[in-house]
Amino acid sequence: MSAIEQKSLSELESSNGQKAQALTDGFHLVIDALKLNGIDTIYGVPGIPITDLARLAQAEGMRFIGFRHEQSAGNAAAIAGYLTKKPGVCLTVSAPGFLNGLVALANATTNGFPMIQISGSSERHIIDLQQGDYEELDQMNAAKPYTKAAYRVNRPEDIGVGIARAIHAAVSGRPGGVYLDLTANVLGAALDADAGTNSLVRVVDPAPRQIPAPESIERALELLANAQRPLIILGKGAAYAQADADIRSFIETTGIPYLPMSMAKGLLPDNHPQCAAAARSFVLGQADVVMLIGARLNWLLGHGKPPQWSPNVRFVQVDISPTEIDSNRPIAAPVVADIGSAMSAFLAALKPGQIKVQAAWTKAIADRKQHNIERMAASLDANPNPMNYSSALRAIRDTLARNKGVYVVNEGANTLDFARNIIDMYEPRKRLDTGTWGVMGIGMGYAIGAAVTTGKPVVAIEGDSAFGFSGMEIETICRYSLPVVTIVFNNGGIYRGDDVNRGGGTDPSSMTFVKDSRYDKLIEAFGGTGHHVTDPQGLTKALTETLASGKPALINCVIDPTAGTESGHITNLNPHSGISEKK
Ligand code: OXT
Ligand code: ADP
Ligand code: MG
Repeated sequence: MSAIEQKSLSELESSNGQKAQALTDGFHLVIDALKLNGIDTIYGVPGIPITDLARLAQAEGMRFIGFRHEQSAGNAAAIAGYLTKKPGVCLTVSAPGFLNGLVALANATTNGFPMIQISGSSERHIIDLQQGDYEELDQMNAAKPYTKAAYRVNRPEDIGVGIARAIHAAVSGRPGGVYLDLTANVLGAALDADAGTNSLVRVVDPAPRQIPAPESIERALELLANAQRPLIILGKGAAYAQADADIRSFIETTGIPYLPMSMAKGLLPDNHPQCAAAARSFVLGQADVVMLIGARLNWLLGHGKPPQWSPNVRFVQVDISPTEIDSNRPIAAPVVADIGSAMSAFLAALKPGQIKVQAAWTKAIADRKQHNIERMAASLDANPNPMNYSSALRAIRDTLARNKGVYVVNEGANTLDFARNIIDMYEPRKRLDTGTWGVMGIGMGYAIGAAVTTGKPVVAIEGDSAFGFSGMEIETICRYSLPVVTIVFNNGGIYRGDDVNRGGGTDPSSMTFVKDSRYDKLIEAFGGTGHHVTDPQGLTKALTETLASGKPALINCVIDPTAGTESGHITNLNPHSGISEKK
């Protein structure tokens, strides 16, 4: 009997006046526990043993967004968590479905996005003796290394506690991915309804404020006040914190120039006079005191070390995670706190005129910005045929400047690097991209998660390789009629479309795809609108129309196959094989 039928039967029995004990089961308890904690959406792929969980979620008024692959469902849940500060929930079947979702869960952990992957699993006693159950896998232990926490529920009366623990783990401190294993037995087990209700837990304050020590604030302000060339770096932790007004106020009150990391673009509008994004390597190399707000000194910041950085630079680091401090460079002034509390403490402690930024520093940055902006303008204004990245992105940039509330999802290599720099962001948390891992495959999942969570339009700017990782979710976008416009930058390959098979055989190069592919036809198969564009005018028209329609659309945007560079802007990380030189 299905879970839904089981509930109806117990209701029927009691309405007949028979002496039936009111029962519930694991399926209902999971839904009840999620709803009790304000979680109203599940992203997933149904199947044994969670088929009825998905049905029941809908029956009980939750939203279930069904995907074509668990990785995209997980990515949607993760980005929903990032945007809302509530854990996004992804539901997967056992073993392969679980593993498909695990990539997204690990990515959520790496990026600090709160997410819970709930997976059904096979019979414990068979798994533990490795007797070959249907989709047998020791899922909880497989998940552990890639998650912030992993739990298994072995009794239906523990479901409430399991979900409460998962919520606390996902959103407290540095957020991350949590795995919750629900065995088929637990899901199907019956329980007295009252006992079930009493076992549920409504979590209280799962992400408590972490107030900074006053002396840490004073120490940081003193360091900044004595700086000759101070700089603030805003990371996606700052964006996640949703302390937008205080961050802006601190930056504007002190006058310190700031550099946004990719997903922190828009926290202050990119055209803000203090924004130093257009003088990136200059400010990193010259700054003598750098205040990191929700940004790690990882590979994306050259680990804070020379040659990108001055050897003598000193750091203030505002981060919720105490173990992040000194991870790459010594931190002179750590402020361990949540960014909301830290920024209001900074504003309260800041004395008028305490921090003065020297005009020479501001002027030097402005000069470098001007130089880079002019350099970029030259490539933006060129009108090559076929289009290159710059000319296509100029059309998108100008169209999005007229549509400022739009979410921008972005992945690829050249498609990512050019778009990050060319597309200005004007609002916080509107740019969603490959993040800390530089992972391909987030595109459609993030687009769906953003559209479902906010109801706002999304433009996904996708390399043709990147798109392929989650492209089938175009059907999901059409099925739920989401306002997502996907623009595929079609240069016919990974990085470039002109690579050749060095062996000279008939197989194509390892780096290229079918020439002149028509990705726009894909979406037409599912009732969406396809456009094929070859020039900026066509792209502007197609994007303007599709955004206005609010309907699913895909624009196949033809890009010169020779325009890209190997690995985009991170060619330095790609050990050169010297293959073209070897004979
Ligand atoms: O500093 P200077 O003075 O030089 O100036 C800088 C800025 O100040 C300036 N700038 C501006 N000037 C004027 N105006 C404005 N507005 C402006 N803004 C900035 O511009 C310069 C350069 O700025 P930038 O880029 O910020 O600076 P820099 O030094 O490059 O920054 C360093 C980084 C590291 C911070 C930055 O480059 C960055 O964030 N990079 C992220 C890179 C990344 O994550 N890439 C994705 C991974 S690549 C590779 O791994 C790929 N794979 C393998 C694979 C992956 N990833 N995942 C999985 C699951 N499987 C496989 C694959 C398969 S990419 C890929 C597919 C690629 O093919 P596609 O078809 O999808 O894409 P195409 O390449 O388009 O074909
Ligand atoms: P980016 O890639 O943008 O540089 P990272 O993901 O590397 O950003 O760093 C984000 C940092 O922000 C992490 O070290 C994380 O601990 C921190 N963080 C996340 N949320 C908060 C918060 N609410 N308060 C303080 N720090 C936070
Ligand atoms: Mg490409």
